[in-house]
Amino acid sequence: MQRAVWYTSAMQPTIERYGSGHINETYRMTCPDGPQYIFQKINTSIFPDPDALMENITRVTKHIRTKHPDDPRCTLTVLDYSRPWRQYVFIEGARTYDLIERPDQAYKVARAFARFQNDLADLPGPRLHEILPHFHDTRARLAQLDAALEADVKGRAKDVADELAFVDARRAEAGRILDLMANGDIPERITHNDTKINNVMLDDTTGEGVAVIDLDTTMPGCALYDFGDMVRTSTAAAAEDERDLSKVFSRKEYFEQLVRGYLSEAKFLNRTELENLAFSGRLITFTIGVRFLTDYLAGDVYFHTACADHNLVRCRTQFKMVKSMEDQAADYEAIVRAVREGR
Ligand code: GN1
Ligand code: MG
Repeated sequence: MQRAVWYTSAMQPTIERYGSGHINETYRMTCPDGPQYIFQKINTSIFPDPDALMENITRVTKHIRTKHPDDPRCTLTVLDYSRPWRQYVFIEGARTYDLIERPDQAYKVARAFARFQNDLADLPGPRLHEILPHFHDTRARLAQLDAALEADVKGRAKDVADELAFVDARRAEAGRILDLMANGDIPERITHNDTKINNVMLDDTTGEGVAVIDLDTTMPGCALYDFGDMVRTSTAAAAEDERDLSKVFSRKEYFEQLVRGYLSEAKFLNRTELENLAFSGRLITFTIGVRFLTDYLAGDVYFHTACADHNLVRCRTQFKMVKSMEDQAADYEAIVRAVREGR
């Protein structure tokens, strides 16, 4: 068991803000004698029960370690936790990407997340805490949007007529996965729930997935939402906050590699899950666009923002991504079919 290390003022470590997460505050500490640590302040206005969250992370990381006993980098190592701060070992020789540059990276990302789901499929003991209930519940997210629109606390509703029309045209599809879960066609699994591309570390040399990180939302969920968020972020040709929408679209060759990488490991999926893989990309991208729009209307109270219209810009990129996936839906479905049939 590694232990937390503290330094005297005579040997000052350097501390810098780290990463591009929208929720927690993250710092990297580099110590004069070499080791590096991640310090993170859990955002308790979003995660009201950090103790339960850390209990989940401890169980999950311990279990993953039992699956890869010879690989010290296979998951996060919690060194210390004192609410709301925690300390992790910094995973060396690997990095995250906000945007990927080659389709083979999509393959590796998807395989890493599939392995994560696979590793946790037999986690013993009680059900994990449901850290954020209804996290990917698109109907609940639409209800939050409607409430924020009604309240219109910043007088921003006038700016978003096009985005609201975009949402209204897609409300009918919002409950598809929820209904399939409710009637038992899609099972509950242990899922990550925030599988954006920058939540997996790729090895600096081999490019292989090393570890899945940001485990705050690991809880009971739906495998399709994890796959959907990979499609949202790994196929995107531009950043989540790109203002020039002509640069924003979903890249088919990346989608293909994502499907190939995911299905190479995710052997547990049932037929209904497989049939909804392409749809899940559109749905989760839509849902996250709705969340950005809601936060814009609510006055930027949830996601970290760097400028007044940041959430609106993010919403627009998400909706452009949805449109791009809709335009390519037949191709995306054909890719899933081909990979399922071993072509
Ligand atoms: C947040 O913390 P970060 O940046 O990895 C958010 C996700 C969103 C994502 C959008 C707990 O993730 O749900 O998809 O931003 N996490 C939480 O980029 O709400
Ligand atoms: Mg993150």
